[in-house]
Amino acid sequence: MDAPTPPIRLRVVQGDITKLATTAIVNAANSSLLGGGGVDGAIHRAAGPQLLEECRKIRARQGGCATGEAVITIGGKLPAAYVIHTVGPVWNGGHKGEPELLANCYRHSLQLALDNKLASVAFPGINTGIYGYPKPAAAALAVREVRQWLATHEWPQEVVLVAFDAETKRLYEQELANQGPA
Ligand code: AR6
Repeated sequence: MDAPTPPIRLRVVQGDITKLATTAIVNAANSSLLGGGGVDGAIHRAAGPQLLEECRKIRARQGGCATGEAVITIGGKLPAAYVIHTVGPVWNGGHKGEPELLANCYRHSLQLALDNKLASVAFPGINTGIYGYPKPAAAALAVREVRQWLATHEWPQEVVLVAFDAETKRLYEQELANQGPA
């Protein structure tokens, strides 16, 4: 008899991450943690003032969040219970350590999910908007990091890569086909 097929733990969806009811959603924040444009602005608007209040407390305690690091707060009015805020590097040509720093965003966010035993986590395309990381390279890195993590950790049980546009969805699907499912 064939061995049972393991469940798929990495999914791709297209849409607005603020609408997802995963245990946590990840925010592409900046080191001030005080909000901004893009997905950061959308998450703060949807979550309400409680989110900013929690971010201010973290800022008072540890002075914000360094590039490549991640912090966790409650989700306020979001369907997700938690928000993991991570800060990607500003793209500066690719030779200033950007890939390693972006990989750290995924690893540290996933580490928080493990520490807090969060069942499911949704990631936006961290860095691929205002911070300018090329979308194909960011998609390859995101799929690689999440696959590696899931192969060696039980938590989170499920990861969702959220594409805001059709091009990003196609890039993620292509990477999943190339690198294999997780
Ligand atoms: N749901 C899912 N994805 C989204 C949404 C949404 N509602 N809105 C935008 N995206 P960006 P960055 C996608 O610019 O490049 C902020 O000002 C978007 O299409 O939000 O990491 C922060 O405060 C893109 O693919 O984040 C920082 O200062 C991806 O989310 C800076 O921007 C990330 O785009 C961070 O820049």
